Amino acid sequence: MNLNVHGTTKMRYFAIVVLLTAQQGISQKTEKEWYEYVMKTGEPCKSNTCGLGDSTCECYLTIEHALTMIYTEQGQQAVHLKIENGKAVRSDSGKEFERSLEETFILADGYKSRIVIAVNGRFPGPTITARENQEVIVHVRNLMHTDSTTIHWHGMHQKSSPWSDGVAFVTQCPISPGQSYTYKFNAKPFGTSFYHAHIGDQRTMGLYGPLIIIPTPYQKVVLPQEGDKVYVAIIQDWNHDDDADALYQKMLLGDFDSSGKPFAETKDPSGAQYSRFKCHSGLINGRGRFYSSSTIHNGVPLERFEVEKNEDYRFRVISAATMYPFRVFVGGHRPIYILASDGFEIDKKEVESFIIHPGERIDFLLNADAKIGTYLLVAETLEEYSLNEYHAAEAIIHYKTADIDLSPKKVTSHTCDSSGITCRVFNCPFIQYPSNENQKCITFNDVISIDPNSNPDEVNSDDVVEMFFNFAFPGDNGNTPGSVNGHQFLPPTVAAYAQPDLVDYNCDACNAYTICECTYAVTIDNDNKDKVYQFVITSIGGGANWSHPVHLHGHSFYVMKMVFATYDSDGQLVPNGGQDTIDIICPDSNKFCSDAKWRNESWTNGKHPDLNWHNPPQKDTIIIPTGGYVVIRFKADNPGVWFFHCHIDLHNTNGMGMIINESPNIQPEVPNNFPKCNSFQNDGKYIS
Ligand SMILES: [Cu+2]
Repeated sequence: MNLNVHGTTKMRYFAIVVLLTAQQGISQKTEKEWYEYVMKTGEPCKSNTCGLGDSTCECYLTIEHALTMIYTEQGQQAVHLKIENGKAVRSDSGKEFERSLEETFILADGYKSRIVIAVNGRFPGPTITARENQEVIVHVRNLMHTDSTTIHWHGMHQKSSPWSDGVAFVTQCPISPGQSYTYKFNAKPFGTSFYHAHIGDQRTMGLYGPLIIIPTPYQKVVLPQEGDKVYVAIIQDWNHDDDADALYQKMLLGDFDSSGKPFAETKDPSGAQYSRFKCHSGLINGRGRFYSSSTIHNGVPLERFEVEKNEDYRFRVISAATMYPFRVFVGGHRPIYILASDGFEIDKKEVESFIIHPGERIDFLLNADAKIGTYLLVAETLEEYSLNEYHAAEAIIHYKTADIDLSPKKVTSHTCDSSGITCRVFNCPFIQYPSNENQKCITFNDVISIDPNSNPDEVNSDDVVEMFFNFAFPGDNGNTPGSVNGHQFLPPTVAAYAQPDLVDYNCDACNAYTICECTYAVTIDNDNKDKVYQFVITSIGGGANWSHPVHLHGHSFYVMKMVFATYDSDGQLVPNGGQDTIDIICPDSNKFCSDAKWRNESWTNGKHPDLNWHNPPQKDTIIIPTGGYVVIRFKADNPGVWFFHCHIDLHNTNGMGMIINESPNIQPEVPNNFPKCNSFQNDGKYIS
């Protein structure tokens, strides 16, 4: 007996020593060792941080280039992969890999070995999960050889840390090759967010990953929020030939086939334009299948979500897309239920499918109530396909007890008959589908916020400052750059927030009748009086015909009203049916619409007669339908230099963005030794 007790004590002592040694091993790691450790484990954050009760969430991200369809093991020759029967196998021998290993492969759409940007060796980057109000610390190491980078924490308000917002030349200098940089910010608001590159078109190359903020336990929210009933699906449109710069050049100059014939610009179902940017396929969590015809795919192994019969699952869907909106539905499952958007909870809404635009996040609830089997979560791009084309991001939803089909057939959205079972499609960029399709669009006018952090009273004020911003491609023939109010954004050459005196904000050469390039900024709430702002965001006039997902940094705003252009009964845009001929007036005959006003003067200064005051939804990215407008409101309670831009990467790079300079008189000081940068200027003289 005695011995036994002694023995137990000894073992306890031994266990404590082992535990302490292991913990010391963890805490004594150098920064470099941490970077290597998280690369190996796949978990991006330090052990003993990010959990319930932890005050910080500390993570390490290594950014480097990688090739798809290649498997490398240390000390061994790289292996090229091919796709066979829904699996990635060795090209040379056809040998299969363990599933746990295969799951880590970077495959994209399996078309050929293409360059991507990997985060911690993964594509897309690993999920960072923090808890509401935690201090998030992210160390970023840039191991790309030629490209500099920055990372934006899309959805985070960055209150009191505006320099951590991650926008190159707005809130920081780019992180050069070989350099590292640490971001520090408060995890707020909770919900589904993501991180992505904010320089050039790097997001297109794969530099993005989910950022999930779990609400504190006292928040009244719809469950589940975490655990094995929650999945993340981050979506991207994919071009398997071109890198980001080639895509940009092709957007500007055209994309030609080998005989010199230009590819036609793509269009949406209402006739609005998309792009010369050619989409080949879609990816969910870095994987998708390339359809060589409208029905034949190459069988790339897809992301898998395991479900149990009759259980409810929250899917956090994030669009990291470059250009195209996606319509998301689940084969064999109707309805699904919208739960949240851009991190803000919505009163549950029953739909057949929803549309998600670049930069948006939509959470939906799936009740796994179908016959057990293999199903597909599908996100189809919204463009009108030419014959024998199909571009969709797909993932497998597999009932645990069923045999799995690794290479399931394509499924299309549910048929909607005219017997009254119409299909509700949430968040269309147009007012309706052709009437014979029996599909009904519902919009952000039709949903209600139930988010515990929402409080529309904070923007219900008589003292409202109203501003109009037109996101479009206006201009004279041959000069129609992306712009806001006719200003093509010229990025500063310094970190604007940290070096305000070195930014040339002069836009005097611009007026309602010219298109010009300058660092367009608007100052709001100079002295931080928590003033209420109403932005009327339009896409009207001669530069319209595209819908733009517009993203405001530093805030979530209330969506007070979305108004569309005029459509005929086939759902087609009516020529000259834009809101510049209805609710809004543009003073210039060129139809640049850079100085728009309400046609009815009594609507000015926030007096639009038809705003939604019944718990309007809160968002940070909203689609501005072509020819239409969206009215948003927010309280200016966050001093900072906030980028406000179209979230289509190629439009943004082309100049469709601007700076909202909020409360410059009381912006917090940047930390000591904050990195600064500038062009080398020597008045054209040689260095002597
Ligand atoms: Cu755009």
